[in-house]
Amino acid sequence: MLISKNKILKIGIICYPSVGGSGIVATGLGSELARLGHQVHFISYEPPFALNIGDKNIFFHRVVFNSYELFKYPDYTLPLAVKIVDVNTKYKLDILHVHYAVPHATAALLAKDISETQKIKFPNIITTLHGTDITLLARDKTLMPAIKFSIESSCGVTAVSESLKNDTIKVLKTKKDIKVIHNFYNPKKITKNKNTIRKSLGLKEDDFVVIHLSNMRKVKRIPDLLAIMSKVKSNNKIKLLILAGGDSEQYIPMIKKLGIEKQIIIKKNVLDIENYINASDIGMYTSGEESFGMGILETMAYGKPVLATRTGGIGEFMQNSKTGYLFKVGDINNFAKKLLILSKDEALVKKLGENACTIAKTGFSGEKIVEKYIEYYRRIINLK
Ligand code: GMT
Repeated sequence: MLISKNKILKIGIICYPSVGGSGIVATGLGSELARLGHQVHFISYEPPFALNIGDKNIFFHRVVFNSYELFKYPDYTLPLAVKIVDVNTKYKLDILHVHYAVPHATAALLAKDISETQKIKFPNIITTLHGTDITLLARDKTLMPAIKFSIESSCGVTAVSESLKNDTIKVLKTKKDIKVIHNFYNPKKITKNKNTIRKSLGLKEDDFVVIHLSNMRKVKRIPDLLAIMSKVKSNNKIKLLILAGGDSEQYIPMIKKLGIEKQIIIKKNVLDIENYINASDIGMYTSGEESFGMGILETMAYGKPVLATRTGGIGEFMQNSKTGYLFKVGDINNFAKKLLILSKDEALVKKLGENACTIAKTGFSGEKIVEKYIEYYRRIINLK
């Protein structure tokens, strides 16, 4: 029997709850689905940081770890699988959407097998690939077979960019049909004005503020970001504001060595990113690899142009010379040149920012992308 177009779906979502692109996308997706009337069940070890658990149609189910001395390392896959079985038995899910192949899809497949031995109907599994599960983990021989198995055994697989889809096919040598559904971001309401934020950071009204949001991992190439700032040192109005979702301490010696302490401001674990992006002039991202680049889309959504590396999926939503500028990975000289030009050209910054905002809003809004997921859910449910 085909599922009707208007049927309210019961959707299980498994994701990492921490501050990070995949968690933001999974949480945003679940929240939008709930707003549209679907019943959404999040399963994770803690509530995703951006989730409003009190919202209508949203449920959160916590995976509880055990700590038996018998096990040298704590295991997440087994308690997650058992929790999925419990949630599905109670709520009879229509679809299970897991973000990241390992261990989430692996646990979902185990939950399916357990449920089937108990004669409990199990939903079709959709796995969304976010990047590092392929570009980093799948290149590790100790994980690759588990990742390949989990992806190939899922009923549906999506990737957040064409670039990631191609990487997956290449790295895993798989023929699995992968649907590309790009990420989305719905800008939030600004609650603190530009000057309030600048004042709180010790920044002046006429400073040219460059924002960078990331988890500061190696792949983000933070040393390149700092080297660019060192090259534009002659203009002491240019400041770099880093919203760090990870270890920023490791870069302090380099900041000191380059003598750019006065140009760099680091704020850790900021939740109201909208207020900080709004208070900035442009964004800058120097990643070596990026399957999508949520920070870039977030920056664009608040009308700020971006300087970024032409890598992975970034070029699928950023347009060179229209929403900002794209450079080769490591091309710090050209980054610095363009940064100096933009710092002196308010009209150009405004025009690029407006284009960036239009593209983010029209092509990569929740409304547009969530519809694609719902269509895909119905297609996968109907496969049964
Ligand atoms: O970039 C990271 O290290 C975090 C990682 C994550 O798990 O959130 O990000 C990946 O997924 C994001 C959401 O789909 C993408 O926007 C990021 O580009 C991707 N990171 C990489 O590919 C390095």
